[in-house]
Amino acid sequence: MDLIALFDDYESAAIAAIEQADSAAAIEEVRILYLGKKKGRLKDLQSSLSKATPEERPVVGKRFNEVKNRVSQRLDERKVQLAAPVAARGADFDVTLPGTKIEMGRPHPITQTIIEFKDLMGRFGFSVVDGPEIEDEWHNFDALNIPLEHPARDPLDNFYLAAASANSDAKGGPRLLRSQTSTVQIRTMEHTQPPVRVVSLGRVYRPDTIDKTHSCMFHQMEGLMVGESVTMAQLKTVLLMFAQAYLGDDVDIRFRPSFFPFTEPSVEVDMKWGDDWLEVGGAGMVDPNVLRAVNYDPEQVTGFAFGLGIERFCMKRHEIDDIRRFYENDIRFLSQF
Ligand code: FA5
Repeated sequence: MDLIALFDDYESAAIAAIEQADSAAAIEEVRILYLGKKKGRLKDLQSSLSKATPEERPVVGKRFNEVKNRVSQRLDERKVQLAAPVAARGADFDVTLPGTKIEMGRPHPITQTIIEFKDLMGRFGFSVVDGPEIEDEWHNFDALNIPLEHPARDPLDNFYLAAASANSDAKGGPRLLRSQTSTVQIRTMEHTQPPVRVVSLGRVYRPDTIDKTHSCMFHQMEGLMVGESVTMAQLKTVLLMFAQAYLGDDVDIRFRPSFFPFTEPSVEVDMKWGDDWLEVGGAGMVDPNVLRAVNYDPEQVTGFAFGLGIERFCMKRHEIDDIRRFYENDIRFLSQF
């Protein structure tokens, strides 16, 4: 029996089968047939080695090993090739085949609104600043003139952190998730000399009962302008220009007297679009105590501040009836923006 011829036949048949295999499952079948340890054809060849004469053995044994290694190596290469993405396989990828549409993602509607707000306020000369979402009591309350006994500080109305870093010995006092972006007013003024003209947009957290218009996590845009003779008239003009730029020229705004410890006088800001008035935020002239807390001189500078609910604007523009839709992650809703 010509063992060398047998090995040659085995090699060419195995290599042909490997080349023809066009999937991971097919290549596995080829492996079992040609290299399988139990019933593979290689096993038969190995048994035939015993038929070689002692003189033939070194040559036949060498050829057997060569064939075995070549087939195993080619099989491994083909496996890797088949596992690669179609585009990477080169010759067997037909570039003339019609393509399929790739679904593109897009920013969340709230993110889109934030991007647009930053752009609009940028055009009015406000630069964008950021602040941390985990805050200390100094920035969330004390520096904002919110006294210790004020109900807004009630632990049940805030998300205080229980971690070791939240203990009252830490600089700035216990830590909590910020309940308003007004914290960034303080952080900005601590590091900047007047004049100041900034906006800050981001998440805030309150354990409010969740309903159509309230969420326990929502977004606010804080605005702050401080300088020589900044007035309430400028505040109203900026807010009106902003509301009209975002929602259209037929929008009107009104101020209702209110109270915030960090502004004096304070107002609620309502917006009229269509027939209804809708409360969108709070505003006022920065309280002299706040200016003093950041080492500004209230005799030298005045300022206005406002805080608007971002969801409310987005809901109004797109006629969204329930704030919860923003956070349900339903692609049928999100893909409409
Ligand atoms: C404040 O948060 C003040 N920091 C605003 C401010 C800034 C006043 C600067 C003066 C100077 P208020 O709690 O009213 O105010 O919230 C402002 C707006 O956030 C609301 O008008 C509303 O649009 C939005 N908002 C408040 N609570 C929620 C909530 N749970 N879910 C969604 N939006 C909310």
